[in-house]
Amino acid sequence: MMKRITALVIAGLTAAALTGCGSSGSEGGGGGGGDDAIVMGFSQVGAESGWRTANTKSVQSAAEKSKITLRFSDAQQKQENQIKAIRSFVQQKVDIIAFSPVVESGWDTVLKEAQNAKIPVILTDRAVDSKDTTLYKTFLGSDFVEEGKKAGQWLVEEYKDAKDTVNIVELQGTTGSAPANDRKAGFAEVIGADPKFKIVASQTGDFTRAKGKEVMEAFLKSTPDIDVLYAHNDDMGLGAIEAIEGAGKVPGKDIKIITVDAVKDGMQALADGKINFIVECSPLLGPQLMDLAQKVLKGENIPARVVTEETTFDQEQAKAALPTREY
Ligand code: GYE
Repeated sequence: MMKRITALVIAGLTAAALTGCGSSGSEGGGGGGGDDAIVMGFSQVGAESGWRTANTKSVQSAAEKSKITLRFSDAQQKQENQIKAIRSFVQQKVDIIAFSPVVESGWDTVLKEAQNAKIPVILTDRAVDSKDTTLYKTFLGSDFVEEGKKAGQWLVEEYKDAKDTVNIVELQGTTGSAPANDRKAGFAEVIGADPKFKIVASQTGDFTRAKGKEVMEAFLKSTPDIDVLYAHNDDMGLGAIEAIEGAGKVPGKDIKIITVDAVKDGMQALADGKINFIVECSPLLGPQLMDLAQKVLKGENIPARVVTEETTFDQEQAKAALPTREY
C-alpha cells in the first residue's frame, strides 16, 4: 500500500490530494527511528524551470538510493499549497519535512506547527526570513547574493573600457523569492560602484520561459537602447532570446545576455553564442538533503547553513562542459 501511494504522490498529486491519503502511511511515523523507516514529506515549489525539474529528479532519486520514503508534493508556485502540504505532512506524522519555500515571508505559523509536533524541518534551495531560526534545522542551498555578484563582476570586466552608459534590463525571478531578492541585490551592489551602469527596466518574469519572453517583448518596445539583459535564470533568458530574435536583433551580440543556473538548454545557448555568461546554480541537492535528514534523525549535529559549491561559464567553458553536463 505504502509503495503504491508513494508512487502516486511522486507522479505529481497536489497538496489537496495528499491530504486525502493522509493517515494510511504510518510505517515510519512518530518521529525518529531507524534509517530504513524514514518518511520525508517534501514540498516542491513547482515545475517552473529546467532547474526545478533537475532538482526534483535529484531529490527523488537520492531518496530512493537512501531508502527514504518520499511524499512529494508540487505546489505549482503557490505558497498556500505549500502551507497545506506541510500541514498535511504534520497530520501524517512524517519523520521529517523538507521544503523549498516559494517566497521568503509568511512561514512562521506553519513552521511552529511542525515544531510543536516535534517534526524537524530542513530548508532546501530557498531561504525563509523567519526571525526564529529554531524553526528549521538547516538551510541547504546556494548563496544567491554571491551569484548576483558574479553576474555583476563579469559585466564590469566586459565593459571596463566603455565610456558610454551601459543600459541594462533585468528579468527578476518570482517576486518575494530568496533567489530574486538576492540575485538582484548582489548584482546591484557590484555594478553600483560605477555610474555608467544603468538598470533601465526591471520586472519579474516568474522564472519561466513564457513570462521571460513576454516581458522582454515589452522591454524591447518601451526601451530603445538595450545593451545588456540580466535574467535571474536560464529559462527567462531563453524566452527573452526568442523575443530579441523576433525583434530582428542578435542575442549575444546586439544585446549581451547574462543568466543564472547553467542547465543544459542555457549552456547550449551559451555555447551557440546567444548567451554571453552564466553563473552556475546547482540543483543537485538530493544526496546532501538525504544525508542531512538522516543525521538530524539520529540526533547528530549539523551545520546551520550548508552552501552549495558552484562556478561560472563563459562561451568557451560551456562548449567544454556540455558533453558531460548532468542537467
Ligand atoms: O534559479 C530557478 C528556479 O530557487 C535556485 O528557482 C532556485 C531557482 C532557480 O526556478 O531556475
